[in-house]
Amino acid sequence: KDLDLEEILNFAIECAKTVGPIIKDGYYRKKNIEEKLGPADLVTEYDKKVEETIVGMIKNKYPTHEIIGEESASENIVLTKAPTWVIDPIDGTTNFISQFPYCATLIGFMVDRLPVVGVAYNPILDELFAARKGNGATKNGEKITVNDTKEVRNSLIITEFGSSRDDKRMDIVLENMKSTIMTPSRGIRALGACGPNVCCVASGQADLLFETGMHIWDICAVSIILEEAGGCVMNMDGSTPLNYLNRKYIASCTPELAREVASKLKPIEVPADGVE
Ligand code: LIP
Repeated sequence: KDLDLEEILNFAIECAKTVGPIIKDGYYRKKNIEEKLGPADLVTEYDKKVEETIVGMIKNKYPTHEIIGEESASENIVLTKAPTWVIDPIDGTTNFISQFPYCATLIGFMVDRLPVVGVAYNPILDELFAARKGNGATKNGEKITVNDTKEVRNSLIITEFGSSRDDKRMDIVLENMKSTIMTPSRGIRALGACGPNVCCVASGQADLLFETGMHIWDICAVSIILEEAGGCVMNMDGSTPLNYLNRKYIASCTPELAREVASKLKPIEVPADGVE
């Protein structure tokens, strides 16, 4: 039967609003911090609690749907064409731990391996970004649109150091930052969380984000929000369609700007998260 995307979006918003108070409560408390892949890749009991809550709500309402969640995903993700929920319970866990207010619950919904519904909710700033395919994107209910920037020299670029501290990889990260700032661009920013970063591009506060090492849960929800705001997503070499498991991500206000940035970037080799 046909999926009711309006109902699915409303339910995704309900899930995000349900966990908002858990994140807000935890934000001001001392947390149990565990390392995942390294000292800059962290998880707290709140990430787990939020994911469990959302997964429970989805299983109850849509028992046949697939679910991919950051804290419960297997090492080798298989993304099928089936209806699939993709969840980052707290995107920006390090921000959450440091009380730096850019952390958001990201809930995406994919069909045929493409996101069709996305919600990004930052309960600290009380900002809710939402979109469904063909219906535009909103921030707290108001329509948002991307900038029309087509050249790096007129752009504000967002990129991150990421969570790896590998020496060789960091050299390329820094080189890529240098080649974009020296184009020149107007500046480089980083909020420390992919979801809030892409929402800046979607709402015209910045022009493009690039980052290697993102996972499907970092990019799924916000990619449909960006597309519905008029922007586009690409692989880091400028090719399309974006492979959601390849971890090489550009989110841009225009394809022209994305291609110019892509032409300046040196690839960073990271293992894919799985197969499509
Ligand atoms: C974070 C990303 C961010 C990246 C961090 C981390 P998490 O996600 O949103 O862009 O630079 O290393 O991966 O782990 O806080 O959900």
